[in-house]
Amino acid sequence: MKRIMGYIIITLLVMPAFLSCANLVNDPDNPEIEDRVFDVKLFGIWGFFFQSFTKHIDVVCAWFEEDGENPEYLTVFLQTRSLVERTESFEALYKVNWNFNHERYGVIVKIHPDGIFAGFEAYKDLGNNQYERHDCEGILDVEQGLLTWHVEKEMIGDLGPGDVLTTTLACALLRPWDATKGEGADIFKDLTSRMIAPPDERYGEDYCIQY
Ligand SMILES: [Ca+2]
Ligand SMILES: [Ca+2]
Repeated sequence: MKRIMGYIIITLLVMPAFLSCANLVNDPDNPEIEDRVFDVKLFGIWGFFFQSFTKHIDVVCAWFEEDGENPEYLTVFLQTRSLVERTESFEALYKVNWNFNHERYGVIVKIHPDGIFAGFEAYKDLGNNQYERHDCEGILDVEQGLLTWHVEKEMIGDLGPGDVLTTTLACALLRPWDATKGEGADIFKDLTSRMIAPPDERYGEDYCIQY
């Protein structure tokens, strides 16, 4: 019972703070995307018993930052409960994505048993499982459980001041992968979007580009 109460308190602490875009401060205390913890699902079904070994795909929050000194970059952060440098066997996939100008953009990284696979990337979703991909700088901070993508705005719709990123969401998942067959079906998954929720609570907050 004590443990359940603990999880309820943690859940309350990470519930979305509905701040207006103009008031947002770019820092981890005001993330655009917030998620429950201990909510990883196996084939869409939640189970308490596997939360302890799926903490590296348990999304806590994600947010965007800009730096006036380097206005040509957008930095995207994804905080998990824990990260690993190498997975045991599955592919771990992490992404944050959003809509801009009627197109879907995002950032992605995959971790395999031998480490980061194919690097950090930014993408534009072209539909039918096709993507325009761009390499970008990234950081895998195992100690903090934090992933960082440093993306040139030019690659993600040539963003400028006043542009707004909408329907923001983050996702982490585990799936089988092998060099010949490629990736298998998503087995364990954590999504931040909630389809069974009022429309304004389904996705994270919008992010307004400052520079
Ligand atoms: Ca989560
Ligand atoms: Ca979730």
